[in-house]
Amino acid sequence: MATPQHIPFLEEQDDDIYSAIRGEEKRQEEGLELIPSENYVSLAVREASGSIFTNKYSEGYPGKRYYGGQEFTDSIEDIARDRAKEIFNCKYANVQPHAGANANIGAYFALLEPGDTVLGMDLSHGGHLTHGHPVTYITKIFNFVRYKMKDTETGEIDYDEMREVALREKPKILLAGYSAYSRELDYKKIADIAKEVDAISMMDAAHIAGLIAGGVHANPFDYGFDVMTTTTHKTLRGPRGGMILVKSDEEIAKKIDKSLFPGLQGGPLMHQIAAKAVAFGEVLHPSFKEYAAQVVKNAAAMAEVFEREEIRMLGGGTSNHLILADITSFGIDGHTAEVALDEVGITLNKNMIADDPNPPMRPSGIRFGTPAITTRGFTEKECARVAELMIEVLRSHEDKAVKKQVHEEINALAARFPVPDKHY
Ligand code: DSN
Repeated sequence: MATPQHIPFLEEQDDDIYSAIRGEEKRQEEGLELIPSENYVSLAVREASGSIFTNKYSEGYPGKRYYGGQEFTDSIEDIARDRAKEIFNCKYANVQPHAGANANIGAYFALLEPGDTVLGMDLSHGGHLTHGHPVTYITKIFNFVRYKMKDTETGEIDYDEMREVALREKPKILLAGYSAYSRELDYKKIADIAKEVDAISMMDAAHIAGLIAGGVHANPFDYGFDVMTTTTHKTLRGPRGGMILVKSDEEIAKKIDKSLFPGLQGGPLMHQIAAKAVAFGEVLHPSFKEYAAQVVKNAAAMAEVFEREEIRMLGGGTSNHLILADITSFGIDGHTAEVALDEVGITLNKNMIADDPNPPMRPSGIRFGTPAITTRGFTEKECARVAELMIEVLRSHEDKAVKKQVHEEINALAARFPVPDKHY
């Protein structure tokens, strides 16, 4: 079991929050986390995140702050930026975005004028809210147009359509990246289309940043991309937060810094920046490469079981850390599946599938992945077994005896693979 957090002052002062933390520790330890955007940070990352830097205001950037007392904040922000640049092989990094959404919105405000167009992946084909979902405020300011998969059974993107739309709509940003797509992209094709229409190529790598960092997925910067945004808490296994990277263009980097502060955010969360620096240090350790490779192997092992059982997966399987399965063949929707699996200690999320006829709260799919269970030490064998157990529950979601038996096996599996304190 992971070392319980040392929180004697909370225990004495605030029973409600103390109990919730203890409850969450138990939930995370005893269940299996399959939400593909979640992970377990090391205790070193948590120590930095819970550190005294939470007391400090540091508007501005290292060497150019609006408040005094920045000797140590400058040092941690410089370390975080340098490590990020080394990991992703680029010239500029801004580690201040409070979240992935802020990173994307900060990049839009830096690179676009109101009314400008962004060409990005259709939401139900795997894109993200911040890629221009009509419920977001950014759609009141910028114009978002879409490309899709050509074939939902292979996941192949329709690059011809992407080029046609790009030539017609003249986007200022050609946006790649996704939060529910299981295949790799052809970065060269995308960067070439962007160049042809004089757009900035931008990759939202929030989900796969760790796979890029670990060398199991290509780095978009190696294929001509200009900008990359990411979260730091998914496959990258750091604290919650965001980051914007710029390959080499100083003007773009300057605009992005100004856009984040003072344009969009106030004081940076220096405790999170300290934790980002620690996490990036872990990513630079050779063991991270093994972790990233195992994440992908584990997801493939789960997909193999789904394929064997003839359960439809969008994209026909996976090349990354996640699987999006259409579970309507079980006669249930994604919500029912999510609840049934939660009851046996497996946490994942319901998800829309491409051109889903069902509504978002009752979609046709479930999305799950392997970043967190791989951190616990799961290999292909355990992952395949988890996939089998999931299918058993989906087939018998109303059978209490089956669910009880599966729950016991899940708890036993979790106990064999405790959440680690350290990552190397
Ligand atoms: N909420 C994140 C995810 O689960 O993919 C994206 O914002």
